[in-house]
Amino acid sequence: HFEWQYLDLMHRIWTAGDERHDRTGVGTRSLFGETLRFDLADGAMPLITTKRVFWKTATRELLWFLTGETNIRPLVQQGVAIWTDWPLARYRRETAHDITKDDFVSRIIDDVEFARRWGDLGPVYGRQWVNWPSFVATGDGLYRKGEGINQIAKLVEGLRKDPYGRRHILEGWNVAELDAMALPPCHKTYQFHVAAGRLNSLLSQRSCDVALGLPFNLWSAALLQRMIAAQVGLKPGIFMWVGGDTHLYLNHDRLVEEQLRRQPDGHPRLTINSEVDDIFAYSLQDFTVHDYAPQPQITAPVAV
Ligand code: UFP
Repeated sequence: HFEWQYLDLMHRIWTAGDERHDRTGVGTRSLFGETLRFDLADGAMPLITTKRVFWKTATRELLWFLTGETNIRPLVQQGVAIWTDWPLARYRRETAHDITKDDFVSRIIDDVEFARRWGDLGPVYGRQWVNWPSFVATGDGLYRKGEGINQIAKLVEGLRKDPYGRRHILEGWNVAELDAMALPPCHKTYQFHVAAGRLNSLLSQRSCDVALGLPFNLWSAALLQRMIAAQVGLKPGIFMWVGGDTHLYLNHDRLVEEQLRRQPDGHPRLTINSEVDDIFAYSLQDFTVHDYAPQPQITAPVAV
């Protein structure tokens, strides 16, 4: 079963990972340079079955990236709270108001001006993926601001025109803008490759919370691969995941112990509405998951 790779990784980190202090102050066990490999043939998806993964939430996030938006407002309007902690922490820090998360979310939804002032995450994924800022040499040693670069549109076009190209890259790591981002990209580089009518992809993730982040990241990366494959008329191929600092937080002990007692079950598949002919035109209703009967959710605190 595809999922043993995930559970094995979890087990190895928990038993053999290097224990260290980390940025969040929680502490982790960590391994470096880990790989996972999934075959997406016949609609198969790396959707974890040993606990419920909220794939619709992850899908809403991916669709939000594709709009180029970096404000949390459209997410919280859909009930997606995964990015709320960062703007909330900034608001509390800069205003010294002791607002609750619920009140903060309500204000983001109800007050456009408030959302504009406090809801933005800086130039995170959406900005870099579809509107990477560019500067154009003017010939006299100076540069002027050029039009933003839509990496997603270029990727689709490039795969159509030159499938065997070796430059099919989607990059989130804009060195010049890292300091302005709420969180520098974790799933930072995607590369695509065509062989035998199938679209393969390789995701390089610099930092990975294996318990809470990775199930989401695997789903989203495979979904992006499926969407691109659909747009360029290829079958889905291999999805290869490479993790840099691949870790478990020490306060995820209850989750890890519970999940490692469970057995994977079932082979979830995804079908995508084939009538959508534009990578930017998908909506949640275009995705249907079959054969997903996960075991119960296991909650654990997110390290911010
Ligand atoms: N993290 C993920 N996946 C993501 C995401 C964050 O695993 O998609 F946005 C985790 C990794 C790490 C933390 O535990 O969030 C980011 O912290 P740092 O920037 O210090 O690596």
